[in-house]
Amino acid sequence: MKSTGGSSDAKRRAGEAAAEGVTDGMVVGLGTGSTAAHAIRALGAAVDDGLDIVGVPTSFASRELAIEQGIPLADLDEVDGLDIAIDGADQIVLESGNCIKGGGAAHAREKLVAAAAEEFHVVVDPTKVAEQLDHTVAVEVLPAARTGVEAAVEKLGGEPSLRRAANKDGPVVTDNGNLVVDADFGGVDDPAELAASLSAVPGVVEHGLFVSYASAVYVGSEDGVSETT
Ligand code: ABF
Repeated sequence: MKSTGGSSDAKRRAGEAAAEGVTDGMVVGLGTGSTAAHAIRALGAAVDDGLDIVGVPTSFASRELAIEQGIPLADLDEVDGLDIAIDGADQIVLESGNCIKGGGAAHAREKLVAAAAEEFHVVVDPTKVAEQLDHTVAVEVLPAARTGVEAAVEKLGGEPSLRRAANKDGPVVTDNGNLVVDADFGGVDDPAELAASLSAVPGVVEHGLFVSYASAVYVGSEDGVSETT
């Protein structure tokens, strides 16, 4: 999976520490991105050693990795809730656990899985930790709604830009067949208010502001992991 920067050792420590909290019988949300991938690999190794879990992937990429790792899988609509979901973030405020996700364009399914989980554990390296959220907010939109959503983002004080595929002329298309508008709001003073405003825009499938979802945050570093609950 594509890495978004930060040391891979720090990401690995965070992912592995979160995976250690998974026990027999759990239904586990499998996040997207390079940090969550470390958790999936650690869970795969534990399954090899006899851990009995069912994974619910959040993206095509996490599903592929989980299959490669031999983790038994189910779709979200096949399980009666999840015990835990482990996923990365683009930026997080430790005090509140509020975070911005969607750098991997998988945030719609990531949010569905997080919302269905009793616990949502976020795994990051120190470059993701901030005092205030100011990362661009990924907004997944129905293709026909793109211009309307861009106008609505501007009304909310943001600067929208269509996410384009790296080295290609076309746009990024999500696993759900939609487009992504990245919205730059600068510092977000009230994440809950912005989250509600974005959700209310017609044509918005899901946005990457995760407000009050995280129950634990694992920050890996060069020499260890800190856990905030
Ligand atoms: C997913 O992957 C996203 O929601 C987030 O955008 C990204 C983080 O990637 P990485 O762990 O590679 O930095 O979790």
